[in-house]
Amino acid sequence: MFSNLTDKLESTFKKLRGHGKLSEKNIRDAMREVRQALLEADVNYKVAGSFVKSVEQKAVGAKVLRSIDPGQQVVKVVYDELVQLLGGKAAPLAPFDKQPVIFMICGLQGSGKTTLTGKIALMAKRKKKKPLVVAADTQRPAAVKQLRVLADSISVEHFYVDGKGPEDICKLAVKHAQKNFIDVVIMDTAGRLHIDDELMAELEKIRQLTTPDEILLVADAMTGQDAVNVAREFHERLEVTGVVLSKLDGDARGGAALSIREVTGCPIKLASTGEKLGDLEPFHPDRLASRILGMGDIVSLVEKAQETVDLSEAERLQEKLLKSKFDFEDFLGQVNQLKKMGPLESVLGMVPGLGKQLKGIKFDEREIERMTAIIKSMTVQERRNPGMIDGSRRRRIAAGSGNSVQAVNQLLKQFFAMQKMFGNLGKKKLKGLPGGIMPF
Ligand SMILES: Nc1nc2c(ncn2[C@@H]2O[C@H](COP(=O)(O)OP(=O)(O)O)[C@@H](O)[C@H]2O)c(=O)[nH]1
Ligand SMILES: [Mg+2]
Repeated sequence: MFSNLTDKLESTFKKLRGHGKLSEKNIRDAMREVRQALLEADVNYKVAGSFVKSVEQKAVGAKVLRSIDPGQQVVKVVYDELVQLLGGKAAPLAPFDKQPVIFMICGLQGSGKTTLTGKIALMAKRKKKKPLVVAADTQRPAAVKQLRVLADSISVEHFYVDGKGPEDICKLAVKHAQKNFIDVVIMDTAGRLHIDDELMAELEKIRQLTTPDEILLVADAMTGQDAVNVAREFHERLEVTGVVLSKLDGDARGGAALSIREVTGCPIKLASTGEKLGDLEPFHPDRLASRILGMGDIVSLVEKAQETVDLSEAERLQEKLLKSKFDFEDFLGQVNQLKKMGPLESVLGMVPGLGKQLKGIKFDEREIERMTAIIKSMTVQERRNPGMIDGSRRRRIAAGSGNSVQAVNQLLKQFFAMQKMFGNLGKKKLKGLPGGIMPF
């Protein structure tokens, strides 16, 4: 995510760091580069301009603390401004504290509305609430079906009345919810390729009939400034209560994320980071800012790890990892943990310092499956002492797992390299790395 922008900012700040003293000119030059980087990331030009101006003022005016590298102080000013630009504090969703809480999901066609509807339903379910998804996109029969399939996949009730229009369906859905002790109603509305009046009128009507607690606009982060303009228009007509940035897992340049709050004044509440229904996160301005600056996002990593990893087990693994005692038995456990956490790249990209090293490496899930097969063909003894796996053992393992000897060699080579890398890191700095994260 936003890797180009991150690279540009990193190289700009590198030039600033290590200076004993910074002149105003140093700062101005750096800010020119920052502005350029923002524009290249498709940030709204007004937003980029005022951002840089504000940073410049603060950086030039800042008392230079003797104990800190002035370049790092500028980085901190940029970080703080980024956090502000993204909305300052996290904006929470309406709590699920009445029966029913009503969510209206809107946005252009293809932005990710139906997917988000399913994601919020799953979120509600995980909080032990009873959700109801409502098919209010009746224009395309396929849309109704798509939502039904999603709902079925997570065993959530789906509401649709054949032959009725979206306004009636939503009204009936709320009635149904009131009668049936539903906690959260999520209405998946129709989209268009472009904003048009008819659609807006329909959405206004639904809003009026159901008085939603949240009107969430889904903005496709991949579409840059278009997403920002769309958000502004929806907000003007509907008074959207929150923006959801979707497809943040793709190679969005960052323009939408960085401009949308400032341009619309509407808080970003959620980040959608994949096609799977579990890929939804609360939006945290500070975390995204630190990720954009390439500082890594240790906070979400820890949280994510905590959700899925048994902590005492994680600590034990971290210990082993850093002492180079990590073995193939642990590896198998790790693969299973990682599968629960989501795509490897997204998890590993959050580890400070690792994001860079992993750049360009693609984690192929099939490759992982293959490694797993090879490890499963090892004896327990071999898994615990990979050093003992000699030539004849390699041949046996290869045959047993249906792989070539080269594949086995390759895995062992990677394994030892990794062990070494972590051994070194363990001696140095990665003490804070949450255990249970396997950098393969
Ligand atoms: N990679 C990625 N794909 C997404 C995300 N959200 C939705 N999609 C995909 O985008 C496409 C359109 O999503 P859909 O929910 O049908 O959009 P709608 O037309 O607004 O209802 C589908 O293929 C989804 O799987 C996301 O956060 N990341
Ligand atoms: Mg849809």
